Amino acid sequence: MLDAFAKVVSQADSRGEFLSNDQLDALSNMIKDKNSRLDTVNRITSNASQIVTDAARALFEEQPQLIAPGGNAYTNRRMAACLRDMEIILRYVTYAMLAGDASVLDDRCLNGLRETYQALGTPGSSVAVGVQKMKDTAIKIANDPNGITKGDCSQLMSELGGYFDRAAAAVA
Ligand code: PEB
Repeated sequence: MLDAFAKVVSQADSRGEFLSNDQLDALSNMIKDKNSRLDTVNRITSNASQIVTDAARALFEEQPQLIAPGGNAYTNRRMAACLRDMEIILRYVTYAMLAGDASVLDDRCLNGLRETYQALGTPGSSVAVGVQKMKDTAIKIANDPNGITKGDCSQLMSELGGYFDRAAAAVA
């Protein structure tokens, strides 16, 4: 598992090279934007249950067969597993956001997840839709200009969106 710093170092090391100026600039920009990065993680973490439940509600509205008898989220047990899965994925997205690197998300959450869903008979494409809905709400919450120092967060938001897209693509 790597963060953005360890990753640059290990890549340079495997080539026997010094860090390039571009790499150093990218890392020092990351330190400069550290507060907004932490704010992003904090806002998502403190609104996690809202992000999950809104996304699940919207998913079940669009795909009511999931909660109909025989559906993949029918019965309290499956519904609970579904909400839990969405919460797990969201949690790993916040870890990746904090680290500035997707490897924790890849290694500890997404690796083998598609195969797990295939084995369970859970529709990965529906999980992907749920993840995309979490992305929309999470970005709306994290990017809200109210109650926070104003600044340009477009890059952070596109990074954040990228982690959700990565999770959705891994199971779709
Ligand atoms: C992945 N999900 C389920 C299981 C596992 C995961 C390993 C089987 C064991 C169990 O039930 O606990 N676990 C989960 C995960 C990690 C992990 C992401 C990462 C570290 O360790 N059903 C739907 C929706 C979707 C859903 C489309 C969006 O209709 C999910 C939610 N996951 C779902 C369901 C089950 C499940 C299990 C319903 C139960 C399946 C079943 O037993 O029939």
